[in-house]
Amino acid sequence: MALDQVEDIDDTLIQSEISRLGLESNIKELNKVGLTVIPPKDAEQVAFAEKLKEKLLFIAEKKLEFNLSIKDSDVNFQHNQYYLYYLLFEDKIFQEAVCYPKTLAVVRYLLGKSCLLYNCVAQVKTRGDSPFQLHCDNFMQPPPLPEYAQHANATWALTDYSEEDGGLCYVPESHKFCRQPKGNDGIDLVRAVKAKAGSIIIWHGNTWHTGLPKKTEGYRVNLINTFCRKYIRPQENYSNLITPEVLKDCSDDFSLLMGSEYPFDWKSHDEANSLLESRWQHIWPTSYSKFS
Ligand SMILES: O=C(O)CCC(=O)C(=O)O
Ligand SMILES: [Fe+2]
Repeated sequence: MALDQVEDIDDTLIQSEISRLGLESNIKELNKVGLTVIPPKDAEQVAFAEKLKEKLLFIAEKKLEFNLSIKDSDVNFQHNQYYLYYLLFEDKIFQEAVCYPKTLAVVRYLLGKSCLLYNCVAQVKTRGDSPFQLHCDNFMQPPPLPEYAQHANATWALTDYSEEDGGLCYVPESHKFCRQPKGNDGIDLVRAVKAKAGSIIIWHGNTWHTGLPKKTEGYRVNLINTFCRKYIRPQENYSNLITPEVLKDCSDDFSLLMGSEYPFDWKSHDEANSLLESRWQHIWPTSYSKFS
């Protein structure tokens, strides 16, 4: 892969992908309030979301050893929600989801083309209270956070999201606060996100958000893909499963998200020399994206 394809400076490529996919208004909204919703306007996105949901429910049922078609009031999850972790290799569809063109276009606008996949997890949520813990996704980072995004969360809402349905809420413009909320900070400013099943909700890593308690019957299901800048250590470690043989059959986009061009993390003297020589442009880019 040519180096100029992976540097953070290819603004034109990122910009042209955004116009090709008609995402300009999403970018405006993201810049203004720190979050945007990409609704399922085309049949392809609807079908993909349906397949994702079916797959997730199948995996959840296998792990839980019960049929999710039973009433949610009979289910007893801690805090009324069940997390599915480390989904990336459970099915090919999760690799397609992390490379979904609309997701990648917006995520790369926030993080540059060299960003990495941070996690691939899902939540199944039932009716009832859940802890209201407003936060931003830059975990473990001391303030002040930079104004540019270091994380971007792209969540597929696979059931309708609203206040009643226990969807997501966030504090508009909190991506400019550059810190985690403390105590009840921001609690009066939260706005519920309204999104139809099949939407992709994307937010800047600094944006304060949390899930709302679900008041309606039935499950809330999502797929969460968080991405991070290349110098951040991802939450899930994919390196054991990403061998050179596996990467050989993957798309360039997927390889990049797995850190195929990462210049550090050598395991020997010789490997250090070869990585430093071949990937020096990733360490010393001549400039950074204007979007950064
Ligand atoms: O329950 C939710 O919707 C919030 C999830 C969340 O905080 C996240 O995906 O980072
Ligand atoms: Fe979060």
